[in-house]
Amino acid sequence: MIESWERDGFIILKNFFNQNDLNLLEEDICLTLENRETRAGNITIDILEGELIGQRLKLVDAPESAIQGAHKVNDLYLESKACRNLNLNRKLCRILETLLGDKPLVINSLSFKKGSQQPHHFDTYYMPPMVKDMMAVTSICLEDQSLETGPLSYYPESHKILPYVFSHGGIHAVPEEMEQATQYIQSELEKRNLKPKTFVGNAGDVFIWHAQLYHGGLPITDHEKTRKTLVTHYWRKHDVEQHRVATIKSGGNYLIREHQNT
Ligand SMILES: O=C(O)CCC(=O)C(=O)O
Repeated sequence: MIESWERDGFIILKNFFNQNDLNLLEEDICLTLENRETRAGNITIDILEGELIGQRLKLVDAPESAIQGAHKVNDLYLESKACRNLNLNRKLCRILETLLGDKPLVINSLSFKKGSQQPHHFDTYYMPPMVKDMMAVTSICLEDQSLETGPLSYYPESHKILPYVFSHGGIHAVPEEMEQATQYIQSELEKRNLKPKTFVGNAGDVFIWHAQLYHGGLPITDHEKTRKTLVTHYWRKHDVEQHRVATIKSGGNYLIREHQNT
């Protein structure tokens, strides 16, 4: 596993979760969306289609049309035990610990019903880890996927490309400089002859990608179809101040933080 992580920048765990594990999260998401007044707390959602596209709203304020359409729920892990039980599953944590060399710490989660259609990017553009490369990301398939649902696209071995350094000297994205960053990455992909692959998973599969794996969501070609997914970003437990770490019953850890601003 470590060999393919280092060589390819990702690993795939087939059939990792059973349907019962997935149903517990599915039920919790449904209850949260249906009872927003009492259960949503300060959760925010990003709207992915329709007239509010591109906006970030508090879930409690989101109109029904936004809930029914494509959106991402941000940081459900801060509110939902079912979410934490899944992304901090004991066996999954052991694998992440092997990959990261320390206990994993959930720092962010995204749950979506329809494909994200997000252009290719590095997650370090948005949440660079405290220690270089020490972030892993799990994408848990909550249902069977097909090509029409806009599946995950990724470039194996792209994690070996030296990150683009923005004008502040770091790898955190500066929106005005994204064109140069993308040009740099494209030229590196060509130089190394790296080609994109598509992951079409089944319910219970987990795709784990490296902090520096170049990836995104393909366009959805059948808008009737869903691709229910839970994506979680992990840093290492001991890379943050310990008073910000919460621990669940089974021993998994997550970062205590505020919800995203709208
Ligand atoms: O599965 C996808 O559509 C990609 C999601 C993604 O790129 C991300 O969460 O960083």
